[in-house]
Amino acid sequence: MTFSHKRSDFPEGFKFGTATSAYQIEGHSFGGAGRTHWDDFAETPGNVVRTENGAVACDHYHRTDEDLDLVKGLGVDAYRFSTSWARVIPDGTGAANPEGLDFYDRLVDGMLERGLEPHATLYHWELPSPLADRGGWRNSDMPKWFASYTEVIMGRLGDRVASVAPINEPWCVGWLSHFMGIHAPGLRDIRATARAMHHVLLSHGRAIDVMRGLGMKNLGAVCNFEYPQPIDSKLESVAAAERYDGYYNRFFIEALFKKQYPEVVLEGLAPHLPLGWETDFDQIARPLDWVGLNYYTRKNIGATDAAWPSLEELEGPLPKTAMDWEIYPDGLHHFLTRLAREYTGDTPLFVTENGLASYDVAMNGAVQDPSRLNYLESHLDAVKRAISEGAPVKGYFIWSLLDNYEWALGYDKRFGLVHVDFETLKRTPKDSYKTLALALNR
Ligand code: IFM
Repeated sequence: MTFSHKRSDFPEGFKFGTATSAYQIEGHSFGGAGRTHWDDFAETPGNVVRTENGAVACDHYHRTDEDLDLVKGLGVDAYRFSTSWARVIPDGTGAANPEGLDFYDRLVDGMLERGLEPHATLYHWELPSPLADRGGWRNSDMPKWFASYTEVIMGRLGDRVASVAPINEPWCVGWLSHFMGIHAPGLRDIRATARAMHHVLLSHGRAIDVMRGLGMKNLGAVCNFEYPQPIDSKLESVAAAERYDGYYNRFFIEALFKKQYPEVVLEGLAPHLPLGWETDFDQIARPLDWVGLNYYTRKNIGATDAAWPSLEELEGPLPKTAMDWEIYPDGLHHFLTRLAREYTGDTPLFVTENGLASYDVAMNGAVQDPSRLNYLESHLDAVKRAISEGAPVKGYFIWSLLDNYEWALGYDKRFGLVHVDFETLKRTPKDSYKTLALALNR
């Protein structure tokens, strides 16, 4: 397989990396981790394919060295990982789990020993169940609890991590989980959504304060973006796509950089936001050192007569990944240039997630996954184009190192550069891994 990019095509110092998250790979039944709302959600029939959960996942907890060797072998500079709140503080508040802290210590030291930069995320969705019992992200005490968790975990790792983002993909934590009901806690409730979205942002700001207080540098935010394509040129379709853009793409970044929520979103959410939300933006919009974009696809949007946001996602014409997501690299170029132009200015941008799920099969010790390489190649083209137009893009992380637990879709959707056999847990580097390793060394 060929791959046209090489490291030397990118600006000096451009970082290549790969990414994972705690619950998706670690094995949450090990090492004294507490129960999470994903365990509860998965145990409820109908929520997750085959009611699969992250109890074992890739068993990364016990195979840390093997997995870090794989990161190293790929030839990347950096590894983006997350720490699990429920592993660090099993009840969400109160006593820390020494085994959990030791595990993350070993993980970070393992990266440093291999010359890999550790890029941490504090929350990639495994909320401790006792906090879910208290309303989870709906509860206005969440920022306080999240700040305490930040203090504990970064009190331990903060001297050795290269960067930290508090919360991965706030849209998923807020909208996907509380409005669409697709992720834990599986609510479909507009009031819960508005509160969760606001409390996520406040928690982000409180965590940044805690880490600045610890003397830490290189703190950022990671948001996800999807290109909203109106299904046709009718005014109502264009307006529907703008509403989608508002709550998906603008809500969080606008709060972080402009201290406001978009009008098109307030039309629906304002009555449900917590009292006094208008005065919270100073706490939310703490200065950031970088911004991360997770980008995968576009959505084709049409208007409906249903209640706000009065829109629907429709099937589009482009080739699709195994997630049924259209492949649309121009969207990545759009967001990198748009963010720099409208929100973040000179603040360094990183593509913190990009990749695809494909139907990969391991045969005779090899896995052919040409679609992955094509996808990465076309998206790296988009990154290069954005850089040539002046966007300050400083790095690119591939999702994901390993096939892993794809949330409500269980273990079927394979995003890894490395194949995992979920019966034996054997790792097999895919052809994309091998080709990239060559390209990154050129
Ligand atoms: O697997 C997820 C990850 O947890 C967050 N970003 C998108 C990925 C693919 O769906």
